[in-house]
Amino acid sequence: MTYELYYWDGIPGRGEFVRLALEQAGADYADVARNDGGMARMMAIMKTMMGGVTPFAPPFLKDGELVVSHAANILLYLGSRLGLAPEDEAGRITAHGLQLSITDFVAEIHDVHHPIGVSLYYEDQNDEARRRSENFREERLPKFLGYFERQLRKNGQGQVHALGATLTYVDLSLFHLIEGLRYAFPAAMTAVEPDYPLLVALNAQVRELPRIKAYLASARRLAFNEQGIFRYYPELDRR
Ligand SMILES: N[C@@H](CCC(=O)N[C@@H](CS)C(=O)NCC(=O)O)C(=O)O
Repeated sequence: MTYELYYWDGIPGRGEFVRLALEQAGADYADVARNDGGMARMMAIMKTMMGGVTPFAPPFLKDGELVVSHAANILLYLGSRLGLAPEDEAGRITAHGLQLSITDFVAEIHDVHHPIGVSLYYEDQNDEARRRSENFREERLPKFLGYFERQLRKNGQGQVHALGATLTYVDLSLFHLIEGLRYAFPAAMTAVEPDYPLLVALNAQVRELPRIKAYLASARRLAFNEQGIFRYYPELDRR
C-alpha cells in the first residue's frame, strides 16, 4: 500500500520531517499535494470526517483508511513500520518524547518571525520579531541545542545517534533542524556550532546516507524559502 503524505506544496515545512523518514526507508509514498489535483484532495480531507477525526492542519498521513496527523505522531506510527524506531516500547516512547521536544523547538523557531500572529504578515510584526529573535538566539537556541547535544553524548554508542546504536527518525529530524537553522540563522549558527560537535557530526553523517544523499540531490527535496518555518531574514540573525 502506498503511504499518502499530505502537506502544503512549495515549502519543506513540517512535512519534511516525515519525508526524510519515508525517503531513508525507501518507502512507497505519494506527496499528494504536489501532484495534479492534490491540493484539492488535501483540502477535501480537511473538511471531511475520516476515521473519526478531521486533521486540524497538515502534515497528515493516510495509510489506507487511517489518517494520522501531527508530524511527531506520524513518525511514531511510521517509525516501527519503516525500521526507524527502537524495537522496545520504552525506546519507542523515549523517541517520541525527543520528537515532541523537536516539535516544541520548531514552534519556537516559527514564532521568531511570527511572534504576534500566524495570520499577520511578517512586515507587520517586524519590531516584535527582532526582539523575539534576540531572546531566541541568546536563550532558547542554546537551551534546545544543548539539550539535544547532551542526549547524543549520553547515548554515546559508537556512531552518533540520539537513541541506541542504530539510526532512528529522531536522528533524521535532528539533521533537518540543523539544516534549517543554518539557513535561517547563518551567522548565529556559525558562532555556536563549535559548542555542539555531536549535532554537527550527526548532520554530516545523515547527509552521507546513500538514500538521503540521493533525495537531497533530487527534485523531491524542496529548498528553504521565506514562506516556511525556517526563514532567512538578515535582521533576525546575529549581527
Ligand atoms: N503540531 C502540528 C502542527 C501543524 C501545523 O502547524 N501545520 C501548519 C503548517 S507547518 C499549518 O498548516 N497550520 C495551519 C494553522 O495553524 O492554521 C505538527 O507538528 O504537525
